[in-house]
Amino acid sequence: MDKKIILSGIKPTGIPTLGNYIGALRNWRLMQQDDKYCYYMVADLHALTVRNDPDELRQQTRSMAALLIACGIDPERSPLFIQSHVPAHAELAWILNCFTYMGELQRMTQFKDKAAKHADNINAGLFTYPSLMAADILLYQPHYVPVGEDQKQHVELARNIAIRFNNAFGETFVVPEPIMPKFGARIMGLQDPEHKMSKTDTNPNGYISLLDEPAVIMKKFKKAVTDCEPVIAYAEGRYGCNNLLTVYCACTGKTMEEAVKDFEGAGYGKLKTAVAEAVIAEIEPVQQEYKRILADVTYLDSVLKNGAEKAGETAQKTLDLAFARVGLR
Ligand code: AQP
Repeated sequence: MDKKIILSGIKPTGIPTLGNYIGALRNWRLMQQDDKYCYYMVADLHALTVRNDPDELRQQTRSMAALLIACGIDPERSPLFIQSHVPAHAELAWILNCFTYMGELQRMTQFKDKAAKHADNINAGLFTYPSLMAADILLYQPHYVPVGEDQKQHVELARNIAIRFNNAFGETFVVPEPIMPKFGARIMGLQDPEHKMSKTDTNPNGYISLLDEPAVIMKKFKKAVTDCEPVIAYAEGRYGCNNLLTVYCACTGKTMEEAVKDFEGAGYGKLKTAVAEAVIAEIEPVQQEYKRILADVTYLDSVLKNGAEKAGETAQKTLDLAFARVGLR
């Protein structure tokens, strides 16, 4: 049986949020089936687009790897690796930069958002981030890339780059498709539900970190911004309420109709408590597993070494082909 190839990654810019978990990580676990072969990556090169502390980056990269295993990534089955351990990423990124138009990069929503947030450091890496991400993806010839909604635009750009390269030099890259979860492709901030939940939000009450204690999770949900409508419903413009209901569905497996029914005649207090309990039930086991894995230094080192070897083998084959196609070898 020809397996479908999957590739996805996450930046070690902090502890993943509930948004990262529902939008991406949880689905990474579910993708690991017999008809698929998955590569998962901690994208440390991408973390350099904002000023970073070297020790903190090293620590967050390991911590992220441990968390991915705790979330259910099985490294025996799916190579788990650190992006910078596979040099082919940076090498292919240069070639793909030459196949990416300035206009395309200028249209990227994330570039515009991050440039506004870090106006004192709008560096070229932030601008060309999507061509490195295209290299991250195309090196593994994946059919699917599971992402949250905010990254869909980048995967679409990777598709365009692949098609452009293939048209110029002959079939080289598989053209991948983004896949997003049914519920929670865009989990919103708890304090500003019109913007996505982000792990680098300066207000910690805006996000649920995967390592927040249960009492903290409860407190943050209780403070979540909702609205003054008396009835709990999923409706246009009710950002805070919609977000809580979406998280509830994602963590309980209920449909939106069932969720709304659960809160018929109830107030926001009941909704917030129920959402917090569902989230705690989902992430408490992850937290326990995380502590165990992070403490096992030898195990984590060997997982990352093996992951980089396996990923590196595949990546090198694609890089060699791309080099040959453009006339570098
Ligand atoms: N709020 C979200 N809802 C659903 N999915 C989300 N993702 C991120 N935020 C949400 C998905 O998580 C995966 C990993 O994201 P990333 O860390 O590589 O980059 P990001 O999208 O920039 O995430 P953050 O949390 O906002 O990081 P910072 O604050 O460093 O920029 C991706 O699949 C993403 O779609």
